[in-house]
Amino acid sequence: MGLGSLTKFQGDFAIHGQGVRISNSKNNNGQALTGGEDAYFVACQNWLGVADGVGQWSLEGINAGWYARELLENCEKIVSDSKSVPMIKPEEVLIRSAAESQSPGSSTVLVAYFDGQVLHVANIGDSGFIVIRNGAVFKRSSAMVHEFNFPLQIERYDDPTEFIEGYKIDLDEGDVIVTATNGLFDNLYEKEIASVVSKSLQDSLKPQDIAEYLAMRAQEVGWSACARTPFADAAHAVGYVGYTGGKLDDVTVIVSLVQKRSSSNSQ
Ligand SMILES: [Mn+2]
Repeated sequence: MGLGSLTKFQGDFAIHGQGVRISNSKNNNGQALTGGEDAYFVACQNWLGVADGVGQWSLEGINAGWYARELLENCEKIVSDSKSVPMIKPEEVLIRSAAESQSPGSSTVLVAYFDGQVLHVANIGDSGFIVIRNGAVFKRSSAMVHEFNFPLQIERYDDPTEFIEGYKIDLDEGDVIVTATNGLFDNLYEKEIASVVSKSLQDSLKPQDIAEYLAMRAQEVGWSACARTPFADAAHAVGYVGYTGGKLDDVTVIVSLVQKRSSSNSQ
């Protein structure tokens, strides 16, 4: 795979991510398990990102979503403004964006770029992605947490370099990438996500519809006091044996389908 050409796409495939965000962060009255405030972006067809602003800042009168939103707005600006010399490294975009972000706060963040063949991901914290191939989970990111319910995050003026976990995943036609904040992964098991996605594709649903369905389903489980969930499993594993149900939190989901490039979606 040579780097001699400056074309934006190196491979044969394109993705068109479609996202949705459901906000729940204002519904809880400051209870301990209140989550953060999410943000997301999809840009230039092949860039996407999610971020989750940390909730505790709201106690100091600082909106938990400000930093997360600015971080992603800057990412979007950086990739959109760099058309002549395309950016191809999400970690570089994230480092530049963090250096330019002025809002107080802290956030988890994931930035991803698809070059037409390989998905490049830079991740900090407990947002993540799942790649679904032939109806099963093919690859997934791992959550980066200090301890239960306390994800790694970056704060204003941090240099994210040493916190970033990078992924490079070779993709194929028909693969589906589900990128989301913890609001999805804490409430739905990855097998359930994979089966929803493959059933939806069989029913010819669009990525936008699938993203909306997954987010609504995660929210429903988030309200539940008795459902079995990944979040409850994790709570049990560290000794909170009485915890049952989901985790009410913001939910952000981006669904991207890997398709053959057609002349209509080349640039
Ligand atoms: Mn969250």
